[in-house]
Amino acid sequence: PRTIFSGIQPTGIPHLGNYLGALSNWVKLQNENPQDKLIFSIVGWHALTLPQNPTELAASRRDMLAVLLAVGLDPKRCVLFHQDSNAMHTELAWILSCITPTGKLRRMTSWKSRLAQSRNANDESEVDESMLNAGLLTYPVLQAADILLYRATHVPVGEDQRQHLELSRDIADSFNRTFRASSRMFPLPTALITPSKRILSLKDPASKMSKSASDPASRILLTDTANQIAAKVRAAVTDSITTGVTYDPVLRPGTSSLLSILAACADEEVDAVASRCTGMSHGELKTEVAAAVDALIAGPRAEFERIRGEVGYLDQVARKGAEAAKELSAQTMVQVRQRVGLN
Ligand code: AQP
Repeated sequence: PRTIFSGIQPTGIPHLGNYLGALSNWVKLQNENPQDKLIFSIVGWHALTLPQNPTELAASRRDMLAVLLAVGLDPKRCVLFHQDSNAMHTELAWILSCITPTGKLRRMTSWKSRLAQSRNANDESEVDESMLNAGLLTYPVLQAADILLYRATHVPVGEDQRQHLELSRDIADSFNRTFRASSRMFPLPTALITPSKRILSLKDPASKMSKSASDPASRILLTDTANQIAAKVRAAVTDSITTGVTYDPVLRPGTSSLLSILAACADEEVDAVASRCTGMSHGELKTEVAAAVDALIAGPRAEFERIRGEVGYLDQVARKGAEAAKELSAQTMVQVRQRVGLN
């Protein structure tokens, strides 16, 4: 049987991309594979790699648990927990960081793009990493610890996380070789890549929809009302290259992104959706997209509003999740400490 681990940062209410690219897939795994062990975490320590407003972070942390329940994850079937309520994540991350060469971390594209951003900001030709916090460099090791602590065999992630998962495999292998014993400590985790459900920003189809992008109109939140969805979709970037609607991500990125959203919401192939929409104006396409998005999120949205108020229930789910997570990871840590000589 597989042990599946995945995480989401409490950096705000999830958007359509998080839902289609990650959360709906977690629910599918839960409903389709009764024999798998499922562990889903709200990874608060990862959120700290970027500056957060503490009051907002505390609210997002609570809301994210309500969202996971609202989209259909069942705490009786999965371990749902806050990473920051199990300190063994940081203990293992420290041990793993001591067998991880910094060169490997500097090769991560996530780090390289941070470096590139800081260079642009200062308008200097020299790359200067001295002001970037150490967490931005080392968080892939914390990610490895998140996964290995539960000896997860499979990790559902988006394409953008493939490199970090490779690093987790490297680190697991490195630990297994360095601290040999009669049995292998960690299985090498395999990526379950979510099939191309990458949802793009409504304002800039060159980048993905993101919780932290500055323009709130660039993303549709799981809590948006039908009117808010319609307004955001109406204001989405399109083009006027030709009349009508065609799928051409290179020449018509905005229009194509709307078609992708429509296809993802309806769980159809984008080509089929595109040929159905050929005769439409952009206005008609947008009306259809807004309706499809609203139909998709209406259920989770209503559930979220209901569950968010059930503070006692949420606390109970968080407490039970933390207990289960700690019980599983304590078994791993007894062996890890023994192997490194710190038991
Ligand atoms: N636009 C997207 N399309 C499809 N999938 C997406 N994911 C994120 N954006 C899209 C997937 O959502 C999961 C959780 O993401 P995360 O919270 O760990 O942070 P992220 O990947 O950095 O996503 P965000 O929403 O852009 O958050 P911020 O702005 O806080 O960094 C992941 O599985 C991710 O692939």
